[in-house]
Amino acid sequence: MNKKYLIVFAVLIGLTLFLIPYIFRKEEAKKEVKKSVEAIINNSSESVPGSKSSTTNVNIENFSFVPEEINIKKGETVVWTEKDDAPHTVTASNKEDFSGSGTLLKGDTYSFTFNKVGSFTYRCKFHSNMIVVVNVKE
Ligand SMILES: [Cu+2]
Repeated sequence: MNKKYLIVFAVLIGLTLFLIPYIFRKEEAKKEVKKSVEAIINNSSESVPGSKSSTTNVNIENFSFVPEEINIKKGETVVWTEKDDAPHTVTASNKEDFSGSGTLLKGDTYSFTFNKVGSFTYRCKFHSNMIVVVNVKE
């Protein structure tokens, strides 16, 4: 009887030790994916000098706008992509700044071209802590 339990116990320990590196590697892989996604986001927010038609992408995910502050040039378009299961909005703090989106659901996009210089604050109508600034320069 005791021997059986010992064998089972030993097998379980063996399996656990065997699986630990795999679990660890999976976490590492996730981090790598996150890093490359962030790199893509950062690259896409850089403006191309002399180009008036460039766009900056902002993702709406995990109840936040990513990135949380963007610096663009006059004439550039910002495209917001909703990636959350929860509904969100892109709502200008000052309605004169830009019209803003309606309710966005997963997969929806909203875009706006900033033709005025200045700092524009926008937030999500449903989640007041989701707030971002768009800095538009000449
Ligand atoms: Cu929201």
